[in-house]
Order: sequence, then C-alpha cells, then structure tokens
Amino acid sequence: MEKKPTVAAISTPLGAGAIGIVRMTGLEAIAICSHVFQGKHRVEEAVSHSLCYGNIVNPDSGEAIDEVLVSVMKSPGTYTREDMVEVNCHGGPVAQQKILALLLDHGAELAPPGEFTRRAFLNGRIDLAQAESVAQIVSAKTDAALKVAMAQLEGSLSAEIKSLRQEILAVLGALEAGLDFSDEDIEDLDREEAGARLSQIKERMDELIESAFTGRILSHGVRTAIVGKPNVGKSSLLNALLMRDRAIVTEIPGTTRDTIEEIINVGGVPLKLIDTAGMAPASDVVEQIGVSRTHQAVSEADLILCLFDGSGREDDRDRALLTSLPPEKTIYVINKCDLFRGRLPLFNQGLLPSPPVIISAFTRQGLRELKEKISHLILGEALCLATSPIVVLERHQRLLASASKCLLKVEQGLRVGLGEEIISEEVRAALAALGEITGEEMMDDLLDVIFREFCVGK
Ligand SMILES: Nc1nc2c(ncn2[C@@H]2O[C@H](COP(=O)(O)OP(=O)(O)OP(=O)(O)O)[C@@H](O)[C@H]2O)c(=O)[nH]1
Ligand SMILES: [Mg+2]
Repeated sequence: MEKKPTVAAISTPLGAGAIGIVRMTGLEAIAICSHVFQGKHRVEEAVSHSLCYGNIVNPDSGEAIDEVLVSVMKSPGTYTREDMVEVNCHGGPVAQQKILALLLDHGAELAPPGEFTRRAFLNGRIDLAQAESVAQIVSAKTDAALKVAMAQLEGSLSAEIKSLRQEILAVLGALEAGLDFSDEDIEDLDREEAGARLSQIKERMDELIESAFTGRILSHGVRTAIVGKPNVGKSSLLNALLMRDRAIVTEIPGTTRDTIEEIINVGGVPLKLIDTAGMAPASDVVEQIGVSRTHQAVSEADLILCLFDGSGREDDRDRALLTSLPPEKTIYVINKCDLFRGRLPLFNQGLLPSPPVIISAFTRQGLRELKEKISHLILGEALCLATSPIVVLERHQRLLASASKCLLKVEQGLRVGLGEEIISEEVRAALAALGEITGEEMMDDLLDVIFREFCVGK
C-alpha cells in the first residue's frame, strides 16, 4: 500500500453552530495533533477511541485558540482504517479555520472532497457502492431515501453484485474448461447448461435494473401531474394537498396558464405535484403554450391525477381527456363532492377505467383516501425496501444494463454456436461491468469523478 499523506479538513458545515469538527486521518495524525494540543492527558498516550479534554494552542505564539475535546482513534478500527483524530471545538467558523490552519502548518495536507470515504474504500473497509451510499445518506431528503442508502451502506447491493459475479465466474470456468474437451457431445451439453445458468443470472440483473425506477422516485420524487378540464378544481386540489394557497383559484375557467410545481411528502416519498392549465381548446397564444406544457407534463409524469367536476355531467372534452391518458399510471378523481353531498355525482363513473376517488378540495373530504391510493399505486414496491436491494445511482444502472447486454449476446452466441473465445470475451465484459459497481475493477479517473461530488471532510 502506498504511503498517503496525513490530511485534515473541517467536517461540519461552516457557519455558527454549537460544535464544529476538524478531522484528520493518516499515519501522522496523532503526532501532528500532539504538537498543538495541551491538556491533562497527552493525545499520543490516549487509548484508542477515547476523548482528551484540553486546549488547541499555537506552540509558536502560545496563543490558545479554543477549548476542545479531541477524539483519538487508532488504526485499524476507524472510518478510514488509518489513525484518526477529531477535534471537537466550538462551532464558529473562525475557531475551526484557525485549528485547521494550525494542523496544516504542522504537517497535514488539506483533504480534497470525499477523501476520508475514499480512504475507507482504498483501505478495504467498504467497497465502492458502499462508499457512494455515504453521499446518498448525506443528501437523503426523505425517510425512504435514507433507508435505501443505509441498506446500500450495509452492503445489500454489494452482496447481490458479488454473488452475481461469482456465479458468472463459475460459468466462465465451466465454459473455458469445456474448451479442453475435444469430444463434441460434452461441449454441447456444457453450452446448453451454461446458457441456462447465464439466463438466470441475467434475469436477476434485469430485476435490479427495474428497481432503478423505485430508486429514482425515492431520490428525485414522483412526478405527479394534476390534469383536467378548466375549472374542475386542479389548483384547489394542489393547494389542499400542500395545505397552503399556492396557486391562484378563481371561478373563471382558464385561471392557471402555466404549470406550477411543488413538493409534498407522501409516505416518506417526495411527490412533485404539477398543477397544469386546463385541457381545452386555447383561445390565445398564452393559453396555447399553457396547454402544450400540460401535454408535456402528462408525457413526463410518473403519475397522473385526472380530475373531474362531479357536480356536472361528463362531456366530449372529458371523454377526449380519458382516451388520451395511460390508465396504468392514472388515478381518477371526482371533485366537488360537497356539492352533491349524500347523492351520487352527476358525472358518469362507468366511463372510468378504474374506480375514482371522490373528494372535495373545499372540505378536504377524501384527501386521505387519495393519498393512500397514491402510496399504493406508485410506492407499493418501494415500501418493501428490506427484501431486495434497490439501485439508485445512474452509474450502477448503466453498468448493470451493459452487463445484461453482454449476457444476452452470450446467450444468443451459445445458441448459434459462436466460437468459445468470443463468448468468453463477452462474459468477461459482463464481469468487468459488475466489478466496476463494487470497485473490484476500476480506473483512477472513475474514483476522481465519484469522490468529487462529496462534501469536504466526509
Ligand atoms: N364547491 C366546490 N368548489 C370547488 C371545489 N374545488 C374547486 N372549487 C371551485 O371551482 C372553481 C375552479 O377552481 P380552480 O381550482 O381554479 O380550478 P382549476 O381546475 O385549477 O381551473 P383552471 O386553472 O381554470 O383550469 C373555483 O371557483 C373553486 O372555488 C370543491 O371541492 N367544491
Ligand atoms: Mg388552475
């Protein structure tokens, strides 16, 4: 292992806070700290994973910079697997910066973003997918996103990728052993079995690729378009779900002219609600643009809330709307139930591909049922997070897709009797792609790209 410099960084966000942490990792970490620390106990004599109370003092000027608690953690049982020191100081930016400057003066180098996690990876404590999950944990905006990232840190995705690699390696071994047999019968048998085993492996990879949809909505939110004729209450529904008056509501049809986006939290998953201009023939150019944006919102949506006014009968525009929406990602909602309280809506529910949720954006009746239906439709799979790993990062999805493509070529190649060498080359390419996910196969520039996205001090 190459000898790496000892590096230091401020790990807490800059600004006033109760506590700030200046962190250092590397062979010299404890020695450098001992130059600038004065306390009852000496840091170089501290037992591992203990705290020393004292002051950070500039040894040249004798100036005391801050009263601190220093945690001393000795290799290998640390975040980076190297010796580490964390100076817990007061949370003002000046104290933290002066302490950092002092550590740099005494031999530490400034840590680039993500350096601590990069070392945890390079020193073998975690693999690359686990290291990437650290950034996901830091940026998780909902409970569900945090859970997925935690599962990845604990190694659920890595374990699945490793097991896939091992099985591919076993098949590759068998295939290459097959090369040695001159007896054609044995070779044919091997090829058939190898094909069957590889197609099973490919199926598991495809499942992982499919989980990326769930991963994406967990981290970026579900794009949910509210659509319907003018005046059915789309903006009122947006406001009711947001619990504040965000969009303008009037009795004049065509009030909303541009799309409006807001985020709400449903079952721990962010829902990006998009209020749209009512679907109607446009009378001026602004309305025209508004309606074309509505069509765009529909085509990009993961989920559509299709709204009708239950106090009136359906008309041709409702029918046209119904035929233009994909039923598998649409929830039908009948609004204004306060106007027909206790009676059936005038709107003919038989037209709808699935039973509607009946609500009043005014009285909030039915909103809870609507949220439950949303959770059920889109998050059904996302909520059983514990059972199978979920792919969140685009990088992982791309590598899995390329591995799956290689195996498809292998399956076809085996069937048409393609040469062993070409076949094992494709199998190796699949192995390499999977290995890039966990970092078993990697290039240095890849690491630079990944860790550049991290916070300094992480
Ligand atoms: N009684 C009743 N009126 C409602 C309800 N929801 C909306 N309205 C009224 O219906 C009218 C239209 O509401 P909006 O929310 O502006 O409708 P919209 O679908 O956004 O309309 P456009 O932006 O013009 O397409 C307003 O006068 C609202 O007060 C409801 O649940 N009950
Ligand atoms: Mg509106």
